[in-house]
Amino acid sequence: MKYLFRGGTVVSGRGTRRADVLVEDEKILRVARSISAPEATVIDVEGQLLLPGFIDAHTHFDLDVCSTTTADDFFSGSRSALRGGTTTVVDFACPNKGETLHQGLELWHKKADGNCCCDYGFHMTIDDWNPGIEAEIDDMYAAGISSFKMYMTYPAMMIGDEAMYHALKKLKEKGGICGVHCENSGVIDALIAEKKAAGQMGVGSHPRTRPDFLEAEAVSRLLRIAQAVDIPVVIVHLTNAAALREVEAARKRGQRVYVETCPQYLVLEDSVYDDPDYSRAARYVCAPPIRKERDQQALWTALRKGEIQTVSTDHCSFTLEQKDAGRGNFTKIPGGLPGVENRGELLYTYGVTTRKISLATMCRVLAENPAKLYGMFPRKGVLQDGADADIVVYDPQADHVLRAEDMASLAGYSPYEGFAIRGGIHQVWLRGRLAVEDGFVLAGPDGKYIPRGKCSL
Ligand code: DUC
Ligand code: ZN
Ligand code: ZN
Repeated sequence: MKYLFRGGTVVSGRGTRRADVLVEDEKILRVARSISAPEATVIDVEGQLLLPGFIDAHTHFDLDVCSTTTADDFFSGSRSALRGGTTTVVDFACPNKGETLHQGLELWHKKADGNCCCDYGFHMTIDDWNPGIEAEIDDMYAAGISSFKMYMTYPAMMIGDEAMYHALKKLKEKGGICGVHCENSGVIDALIAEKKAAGQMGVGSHPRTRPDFLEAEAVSRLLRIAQAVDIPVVIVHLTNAAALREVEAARKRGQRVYVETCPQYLVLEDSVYDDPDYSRAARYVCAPPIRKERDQQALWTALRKGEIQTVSTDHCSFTLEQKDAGRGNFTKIPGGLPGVENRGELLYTYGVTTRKISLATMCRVLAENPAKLYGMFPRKGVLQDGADADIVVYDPQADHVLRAEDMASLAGYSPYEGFAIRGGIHQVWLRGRLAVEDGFVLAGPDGKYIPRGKCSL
């Protein structure tokens, strides 16, 4: 089957150009100013933007956490992803406590295989360090897992500084890359104990017990550990200006540091936690928490300057009923926001149309950079000959308003309810097949597992 996308504006990490795109079966055959292919079915994309399918390298689908399970599994989560133009997710595989990485990988394949409507890969979580885990790391590479995740907080998953040092040393030997959740665990626990003692257990205590400087402290410590190992690392979901300053200092010392942020930190601010209505405030509980307006501005500036390389969502969805678990005790609110469906439209609206970032930057942070960082480039992340035909057709005229009732996520609410969107996603193509048209998901659960190689960013 051949398709000719005719008359659109093709966006890459370098800029935009008017070009036709010829697709055969799952692949892009050619991208050129004008293509003649009488045998191909013509898709008229005059006036539309063509972007490479977005990659969300930070999702939590079907995750057992906070004594419950996320609302979205791989089926609903991937339908939600596709509606938002995301054709590939990299989800965090997380072995059960005491189980091996192999068991964790098997478990995640069981959750995703035959159940995922977009393409997918996994990062592997390392929550401990011993000779057994060290030996398993080699097998992970052989299984197409070239990226890992460590947590500096959360008792169930966190890893100490010494173990982190040893793990990073091993990843350096393999040429691997690791994303790290940076928050200072001990002081956060102490602040929570103080709030308990003071009887201040409402949602408003959540951001106050996880302040920006305790994220910055963990970023600084991670970067010093990475300096000792001499390895590049990824700071996942970085939220604030103080943490960015730690990154800048490490880069000045000559370290390679990659930074990811998320739409919730770019377009929401921490007054959301002050709503006196429990349910309206609890829906925004995530870690790290939503920050201040000045942090948003710092993040947009860093995106524009190329100091932040990727925007992912940290999609970790719970229903409002699940969020209810923390009435009277904010520490019991399952942490996480749905958002895999909204990232591209939010970035276009609040970044590109306000001239905070260019279309090329949007393309880099949503597609090209995550593909390079996580070893999928140039199969994914770019519209060029030989790449997978993952294509987002963005209609700059299709203004609309975000409503949870229209979304495929099973969270049942959206942190972006009522947000006005400029333009909108008209079509999403996954490996040469129409996967979404005007919000209708046409794809079934036949997403492919994407084995990944080394970082090329
Ligand atoms: N933060 C959340 O809020 N949820 C999932 C994991 C995380 O780091
Ligand atoms: Zn995290
Ligand atoms: Zn996360």
